[in-house]
Amino acid sequence: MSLPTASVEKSQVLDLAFFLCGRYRLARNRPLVMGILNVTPDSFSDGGQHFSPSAALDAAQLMKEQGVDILDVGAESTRPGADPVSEDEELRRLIPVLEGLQALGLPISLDSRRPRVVRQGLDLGVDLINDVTGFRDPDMQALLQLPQAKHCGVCIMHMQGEPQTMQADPRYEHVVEEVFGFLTQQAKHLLAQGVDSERILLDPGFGFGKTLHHNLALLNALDKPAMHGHVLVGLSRKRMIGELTGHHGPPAERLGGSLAAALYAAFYKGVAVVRVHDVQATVQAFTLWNALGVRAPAGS
Ligand code: HH2
Repeated sequence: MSLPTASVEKSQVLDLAFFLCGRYRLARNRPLVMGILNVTPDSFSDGGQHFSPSAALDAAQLMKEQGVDILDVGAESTRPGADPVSEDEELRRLIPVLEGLQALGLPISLDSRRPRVVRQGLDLGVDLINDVTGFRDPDMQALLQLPQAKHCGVCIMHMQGEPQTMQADPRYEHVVEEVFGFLTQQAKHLLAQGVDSERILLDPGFGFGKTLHHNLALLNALDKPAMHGHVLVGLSRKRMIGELTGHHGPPAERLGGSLAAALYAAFYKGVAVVRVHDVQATVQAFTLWNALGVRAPAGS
């Protein structure tokens, strides 16, 4: 892979020791835990649990006490088959929660693919934009030029197709090359627009237009590519864990598999951030491995 820009060369010298996101500078001396806060009635594993603003803020406070590093707030389910929600509805769900979260003293990530929603989120002080469409929309890219986005983190995720139909028949010639190629290309666009690689998270998008075979190929390749940013993975409670374990019960019963997947990604593959539903259990598992002297590779 060629070295395209000065920013990439600079990031390689810096070795990405910090993830910069908004008001925060997070050291990469241990894997970071991103806690999921779904303000939705229909998310695949926790829909409805935090749908009222007060329930969402209580859950955020609890995750803080459990040692979460970043909170990822979303108001639209992107599970396979999910119906899109309108921008107005997404904002109605989000605004009181984002307002309430400002006082928490934690980096706040906004999981949205809509520029108008993200714009409002930036005005309310979000520190990280998590775009499951990978900043393909030029309006989404343009937001990064706003003064309020000057320091925010960005998560570029890969998805094939749209949530409603993405699992119908996902196909790739070479899944690893195609997915990492897309992430690299999008990161280069953002680098060229002045976003530092220390602010970029790259996410293969497990389960987003991918079969079990595709997901496993990507998981195994996480430490391979010279990526232009940190790597984030979202494996928590996902269908692939049910498929691999043969446990076809409710997603919330996939804790054991989710912990194993998080430990593997963080300690074998060196990913920077794991996005999880079960914060307390994940923090505890990471802390134990650290205490036992297991060290993550200097990683992606
Ligand atoms: N997965 C989901 C949603 N957002 N963002 C990133 N960057 N990576 C992911 O893997 C990812 C994501 C789906 O999980 P969840 O939010 O729990 O479910 P739902 O979309 O049904 O709300």
